[in-house]
Amino acid sequence: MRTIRFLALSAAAVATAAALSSAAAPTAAAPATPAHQWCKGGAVISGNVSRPGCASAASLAKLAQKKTVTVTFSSSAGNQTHTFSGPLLLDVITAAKPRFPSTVKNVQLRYAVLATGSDDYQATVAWGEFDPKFAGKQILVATKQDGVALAMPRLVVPGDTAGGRYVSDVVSLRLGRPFL
Ligand SMILES: Nc1nc2c(c(=O)[nH]1)N[C@H]1C(S)=C(S)[C@@H](COP(=O)(O)O)O[C@H]1N2
Ligand SMILES: [Mo]
Repeated sequence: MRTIRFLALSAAAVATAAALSSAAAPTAAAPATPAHQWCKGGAVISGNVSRPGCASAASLAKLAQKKTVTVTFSSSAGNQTHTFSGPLLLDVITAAKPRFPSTVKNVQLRYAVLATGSDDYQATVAWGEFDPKFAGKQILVATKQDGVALAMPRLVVPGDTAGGRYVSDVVSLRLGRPFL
């Protein structure tokens, strides 16, 4: 029922994804080929997954769509209220088949997803925040904001007071283990 088609990645795409997400310092040089030029309208899924690739706007649209969520967050422009819709981050990541070592108790709780915007703005959400067995937040990879299709997806983190994790123009979602 859950169908998402991941396009094969070119070597350049893989290199770009690695450059985007492995940035040790926030000041890392921008990748030669901006990810959004080769994953149009979608985000690159990478990290601890068996099926990394481009979750295009079309493939995001094929995932089960969470009903709209209406949220309010504070920003430098004051409080903002928006209605977002799109698939759950859980479904987007699950479609890419997370790989967790099996022998460790609740191993998924060691993992997080790093969302990167086209401007290299980054924020993480921990696995336990969007796993229904734990906090179960309806974290979205939104494809629509206030009824208007977004050119690039936006991370939506209901419950956040400030807008900092509402990462716009998401070019990369990387599943990883922050502390090794
Ligand atoms: N890509 C990207 N997303 C971002 C930011 C950013 O600088 N770059 N700023 C964040 C912050 S701090 C806030 S408060 C909100 C502001 O939302 P707005 O840009 O829709 O006003 O976006 C968030 N998402
Ligand atoms: Mo902000």
